[in-house]
Amino acid sequence: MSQPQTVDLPLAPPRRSDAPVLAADIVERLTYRIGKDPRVAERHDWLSATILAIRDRVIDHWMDSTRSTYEQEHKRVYYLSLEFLIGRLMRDAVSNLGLLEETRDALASLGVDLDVIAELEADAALGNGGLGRLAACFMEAMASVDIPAYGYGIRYVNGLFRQELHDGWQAELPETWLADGNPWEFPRRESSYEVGFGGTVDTVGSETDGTGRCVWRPGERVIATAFDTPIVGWRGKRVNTLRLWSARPIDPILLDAFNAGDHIGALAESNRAETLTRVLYPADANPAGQELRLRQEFFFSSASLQDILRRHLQQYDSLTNLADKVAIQLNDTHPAVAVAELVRLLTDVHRLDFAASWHIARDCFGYTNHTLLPEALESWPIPLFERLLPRHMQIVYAVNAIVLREARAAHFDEASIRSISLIDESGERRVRMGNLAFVGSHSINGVSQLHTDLMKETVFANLHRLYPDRINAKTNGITPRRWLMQCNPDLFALVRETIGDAFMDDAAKLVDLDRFADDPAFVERFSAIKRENKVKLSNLVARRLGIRLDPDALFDVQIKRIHEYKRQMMNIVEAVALYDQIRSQPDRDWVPRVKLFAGKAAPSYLAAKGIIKLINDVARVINNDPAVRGLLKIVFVPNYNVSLAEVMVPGADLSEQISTAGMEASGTGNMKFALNGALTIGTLDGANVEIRDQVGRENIVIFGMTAEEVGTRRAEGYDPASVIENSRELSQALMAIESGVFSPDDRTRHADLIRSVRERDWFMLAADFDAYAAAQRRVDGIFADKPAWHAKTVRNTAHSGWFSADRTIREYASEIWRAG
Ligand code: GPQ
Repeated sequence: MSQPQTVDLPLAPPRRSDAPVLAADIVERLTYRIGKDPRVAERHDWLSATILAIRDRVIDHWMDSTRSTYEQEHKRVYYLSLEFLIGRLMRDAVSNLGLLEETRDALASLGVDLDVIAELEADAALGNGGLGRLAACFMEAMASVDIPAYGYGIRYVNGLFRQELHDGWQAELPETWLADGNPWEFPRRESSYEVGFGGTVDTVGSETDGTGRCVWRPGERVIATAFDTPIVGWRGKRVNTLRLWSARPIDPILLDAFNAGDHIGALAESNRAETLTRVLYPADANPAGQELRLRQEFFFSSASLQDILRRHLQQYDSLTNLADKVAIQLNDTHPAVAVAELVRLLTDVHRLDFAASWHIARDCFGYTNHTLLPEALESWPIPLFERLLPRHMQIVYAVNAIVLREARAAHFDEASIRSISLIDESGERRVRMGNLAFVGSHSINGVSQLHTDLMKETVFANLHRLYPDRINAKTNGITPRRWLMQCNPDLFALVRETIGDAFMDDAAKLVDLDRFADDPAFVERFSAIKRENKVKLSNLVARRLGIRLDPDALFDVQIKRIHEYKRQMMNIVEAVALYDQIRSQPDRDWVPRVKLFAGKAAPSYLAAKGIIKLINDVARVINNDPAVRGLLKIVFVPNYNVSLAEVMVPGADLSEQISTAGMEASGTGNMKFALNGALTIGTLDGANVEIRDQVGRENIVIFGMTAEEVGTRRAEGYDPASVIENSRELSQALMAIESGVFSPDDRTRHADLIRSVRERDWFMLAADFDAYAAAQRRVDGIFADKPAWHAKTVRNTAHSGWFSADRTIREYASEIWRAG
């Protein structure tokens, strides 16, 4: 083992963090780091100064964590993800360090309100949806359960677009989270690597005497430079690193060209490099399919692996023990090319033989699959892959030969072999990234039990047959710090007062709340907090949209990406049906309801954008119809992001988790709602199944077809027209929409959307509609019986501790990574 470069130098003493010391530090940062006189400082300057002061407290723990991993030779976990949907970090860091009150007091002594400046922090949206948010929750949880871990991703200059509604249509605007600087990050110019593209592959040395090897000579090269963000675990126990790569050119400007008058050409290379890490693809569960995307994938995979190997070699001088000290988790197939890149680095650069490299790679990698939707599985046309990554193409073929040989030895038939192959030969030849990730990993996990079972039966059936020990389930989790303690401080305080502090370190202990579910005094306080959170949400809606909500109405919330399989459409059609009923039976004792929606649609996903417009069209008519007397309101809150979720989740009574069974791999929003005391209305899909098992079937409202029934129904030949004909409610609602009741300015606007339901209905809205509407009326019934409702909401909170990301991470650590 080589020695660390710096030994026995004393560490700076940890800083004191009582309010006066913190206040002095904040003023010092403001003055000397930001260069502002406190008397003229603006709120944003106070925010930056506060973050810098907090960041300094983080650094002590950060260095301790790094040193102890090194000294104790712990295995390191590397989480490779093209997305980290982190949101704001200040409250998270302050709260995990246990400095919330001190910071509040320090700022108050300076005449600054913590809550006001916290709102100004940019919401880092380097992700699309659940997959990216999971990566962020995992980063926090890995630090909390003391796993030495690094997250690797891309430092996009523009994260997920900002959504505005223009006349009810989604408009996309660039998001500029770095505009005011990012005080959290540390640029690391010294951690820079070259990443190549294109070019040729040469063989050097002699094939016969064993010195022969391949050398890739890229035609194009860029530099990847690291930016580090510290991620603080609960109680500041450990601080891990989120390392995001930014691309820059080797030559920022070609001076010869510039001097010769070619000003644009002189900067072409620079622009090309910087384009690489400019924007996040807004594609969620459907592949972007463009060359730039493959370049992004390879760029961050290669830089990360070079960094991992450098760190390992610096400590151990040898790569033969790599898999003992390194676990690399692939977050979906986006970094799957890392499998080929690691083999290349080990063989071509570090001169291991191919078989050894291949085994080491497989022992290092684990792959998490996040969807079964066939159209979502990534694959790249061979000509593109070969042109951009010629050496990796050879490696893919070499690996494929091994895999196909194993399949033949196991007597697989030709059809099975075709499905296992890394090359899809069914049309234009393509590299299948899912198969590459699978064969290059010792563990392949699904994100809920149901999703894992279906993986074995569907997409990976033949690979599972060939490698039966690899697929395993790791049900997703969420960090209870952000999703309870921070977003719902009043509920957090009540729980603490009621059952003590143990749940703060072990969320499963929330179960101690169960016995208070029928205690009227407790329930009254629990429900008062929910009401207060609903008031806060109402205030946000009033501020942003000028719509007034009644906080005593049932707040029914569906927030997530807009996708046909998630069936926001079924929800809004049900609203239309309910509207119809309220008008035709005005004297029934309707439960007042507010249906809240939020979510972004991929800019190229026209059906999803049509659904957003439909929701807004329906909202305008219903909200303005005096006959409804406020019994039903529809609200679409624009620009859904992590910060908005932190207000909407605590303010919800009902959580809509209504995907077509078999299509939502897990869901994680469902867990956040349950934890914050909302009831779920949902199908038996993804983690909803496990939520039912945890909270008990009497505390959740389940409806509709099971995944198996969906499959059977499809196989039998599903005919939506006859289903619609047999449902009066659904027929009328669909007719109202297609006849232009909600779009008087353009009566045929929603005709295509409705026609797709009538003619194909791939997501089986019609088949589940009556069951859904009936389930909604069951919800009304329970909501009207306040003691029954409240007892159920308490039990949802009490039994959601299992969905802590700490539990999930412990499972990954012991069963996949063998770390920690
Ligand atoms: N998910 Cl493939 C995404 O958010 N984006 C994606 O590209 C893919 C999956 C989601 C998935 O739809 C949810 O069911 C999961 O809960 C989430 O990943 C995290 O596993």
